[in-house]
Amino acid sequence: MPKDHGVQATQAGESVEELKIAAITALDSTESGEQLEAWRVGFLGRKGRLTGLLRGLGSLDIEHRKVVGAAANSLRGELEALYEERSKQSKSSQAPVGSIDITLPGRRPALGGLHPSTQMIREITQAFNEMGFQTIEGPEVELEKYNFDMLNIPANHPARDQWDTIWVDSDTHNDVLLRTHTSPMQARTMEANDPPIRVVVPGKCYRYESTDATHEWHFNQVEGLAVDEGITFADLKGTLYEFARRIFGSQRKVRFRCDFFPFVEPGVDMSIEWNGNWIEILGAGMVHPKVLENAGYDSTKYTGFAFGMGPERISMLRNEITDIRHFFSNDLRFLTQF
Ligand code: YSA
Repeated sequence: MPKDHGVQATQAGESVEELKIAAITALDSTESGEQLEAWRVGFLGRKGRLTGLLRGLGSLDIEHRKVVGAAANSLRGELEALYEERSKQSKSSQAPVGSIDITLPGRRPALGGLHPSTQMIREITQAFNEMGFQTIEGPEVELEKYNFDMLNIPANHPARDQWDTIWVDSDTHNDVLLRTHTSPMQARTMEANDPPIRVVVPGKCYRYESTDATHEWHFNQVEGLAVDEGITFADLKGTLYEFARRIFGSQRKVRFRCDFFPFVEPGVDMSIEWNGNWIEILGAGMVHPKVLENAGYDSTKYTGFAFGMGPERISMLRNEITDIRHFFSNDLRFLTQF
């Protein structure tokens, strides 16, 4: 006698276990209501295979009949439950597999947008473009020569401390850094061009400094440079007043104060009045004669002014943003407000 009564063959030659495997395999491959009905008739119907197996029980001896009969009845319950479940699924998914409902209304795809820093940079550069300045860009990985030396900040000059520098490790060079401001583009532009020059230079800067609500270790600046014969401090003030008017409106008060930068003489910073306070937005000044001469210009013939501002700080004022770190934290709840 076989050890496993559940797989014992009936007279018809099919065991309960074989029938179970055949039924489940066939059920899995049904794809329509018609095929499911054919399966029901073929396995559970009056002339179906399970009924045939039960009919064959009479030919077994009493002991085997009890065991195989119990297994066959249990299989019937199992197959009926599977049939019910499959039948429900087939009713709830009446649409043929792979079909598209062309009557559904269209949905607008999610659109991206410009980063708030980019928006501000474009607004600033456009204001200067309309005043005759051309937009150019320069390298973020810069040489010490352009970031400091040509700007009248020699090695060991204490003014270098003002720009905490991130140096780039290199086996062959010890003079490569991430630019700490966009001012090196003053030197590069003058080196490559003759006056007259009117450029604005937006771009990323990096400083080895701790962050707080108004300081990031990476941020943007927009540099400006104008060099020609006869340029005066009045041109600097007039240009920056006009810029402030375009960005902040004609009612906003503007203040210039003396400031020191080694590459200008005289140097100033410009603040705007905001909720009763003066907020500094840029540094500026008349290009230092040494900087003109470092670039090969005749400083007795040419004069110029330059400035450098932080677009994130300006956007903070305009949009009442209280922490500069939001700009680069990539939180869509912040970014999608612009
Ligand atoms: C001055 C005179 C010139 O003739 C030309 C340019 C300049 C500006 C000079 N190169 C400079 O970098 N000055 S600064 O250190 O005071 O930075 C200028 C502006 O950049 C600041 O007013 C501020 O708006 C922004 N900034 C500076 N450090 C920042 C920053 N923004 C965010 N995070 C920081 N850590």
